[in-house]
Amino acid sequence: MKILRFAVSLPEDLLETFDKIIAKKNYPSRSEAVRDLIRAHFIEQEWSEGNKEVIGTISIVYDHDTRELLDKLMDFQHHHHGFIISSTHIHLDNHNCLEVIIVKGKGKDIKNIADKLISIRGVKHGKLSTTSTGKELS
Ligand code: NI
Repeated sequence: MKILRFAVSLPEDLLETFDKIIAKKNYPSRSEAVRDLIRAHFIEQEWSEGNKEVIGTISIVYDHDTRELLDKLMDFQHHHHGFIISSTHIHLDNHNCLEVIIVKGKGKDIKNIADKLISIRGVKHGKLSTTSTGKELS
């Protein structure tokens, strides 16, 4: 991959703030921080367009004693098997379980799946995190 350089003009105080933030985040250089910012912006755009392919990680925490919850979660995942790449179940303590489900599909479909899964009665906490499949990133 060819790497190109370009110069950026910024107000002094904005650059000072930028340097402070990237130092806190342990970026080795301004270039690396700018590359990440640009990628993050593109990923967000892909996400908001809704039809681009994204990868999502859905984490849910629930009490496995909740009546019929395991059946509902299993039925739901089978019904949406085309989107699900992998899932991992971790027994946190005597009652609580963490399930991490990795999904792939159009942004809008992934959001819809996560919303439905997280709103199932008995799911105590749920979170969707999305990223790009990387096809359009470098
Ligand atoms: Ni469990």
